[in-house]
Amino acid sequence: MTDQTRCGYVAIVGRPNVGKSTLLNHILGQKISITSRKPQTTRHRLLGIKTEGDTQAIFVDTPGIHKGSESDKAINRYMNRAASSTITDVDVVVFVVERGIWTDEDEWVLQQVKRADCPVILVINKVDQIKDKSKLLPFLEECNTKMDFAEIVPLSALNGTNLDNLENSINQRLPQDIHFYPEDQVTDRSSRFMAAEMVREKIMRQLGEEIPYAMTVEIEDFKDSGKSLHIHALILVEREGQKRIVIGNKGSRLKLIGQEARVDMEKMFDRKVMLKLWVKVKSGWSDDERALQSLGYND
Ligand code: GDP
Ligand code: K
Ligand code: MG
Repeated sequence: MTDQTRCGYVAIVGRPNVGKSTLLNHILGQKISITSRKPQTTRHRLLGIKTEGDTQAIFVDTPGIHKGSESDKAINRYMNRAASSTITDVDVVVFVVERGIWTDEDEWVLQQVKRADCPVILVINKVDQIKDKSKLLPFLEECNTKMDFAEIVPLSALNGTNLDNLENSINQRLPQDIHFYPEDQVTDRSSRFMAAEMVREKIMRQLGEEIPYAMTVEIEDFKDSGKSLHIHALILVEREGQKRIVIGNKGSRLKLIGQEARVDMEKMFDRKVMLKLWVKVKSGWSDDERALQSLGYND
């Protein structure tokens, strides 16, 4: 370890859909966290590790912190726990909001963020959506009154604008420490977990409103023959009707989900993938703490 060696944890927090996972993937240059237009796409706390020269930043992607009528469900309690406990445990907090809007939910996240005793960087995401950049100024001023942010960085997670600024701002605030992970490691999650998430993303992206919240994916088999991977995934839904929707007419939707997931898997694992999908009804799992634990929602 030299004087320059730095390593630390960076929490990415914010209400659902502001672009936290998109931001993480772009910083890492690799898709490790699934994204979609739907809130609650990210269900698990997940680490994304970036080592560049002397600096290792360990990002913690969190499920969006949300309050609301659904918060009595076990899966929502789990997701809130994962997000709030992270805030007090890191070296830098990156708080993400969207250009031009400061909602009640942002306000609620702000209250959690104020508990952090480390620098908080505010990211104003999706600036690609404003044509006239001067329109951003009043919002910047509003943000400035919320708390004493270490820095405010407007950027676009989607096309990468101003990401360098954010990364510099984070890196200079990381403590001097040895690197906790090997430099080629990108995440703390297993290949099985990644495979399940890739299938879940395709379902989240393709299906209507009711399906995603009531659906999860389990990897039943994951075999590596050296040249190729053989993966069997089980899609769990809550009702018979949902099963029909996921399968689609003559299996057409399930086929599409499988094709798209396989493309992502081959990119991630860098080899040929044989993927088999099944759909099964398992009612009530999202409101049952024990069922959640048996599905790996236990940190
Ligand atoms: P999360 O719930 O905060 O993790 O949000 P996601 O990363 O899943 O993104 C939610 C949606 O916002 C997705 O449809 C993204 O493509 C979109 N999105 C994220 N960042 C940007 C951005 O910088 N610009 C635009 N236009 N869309 C974005
Ligand atoms: K999302
Ligand atoms: Mg996310």
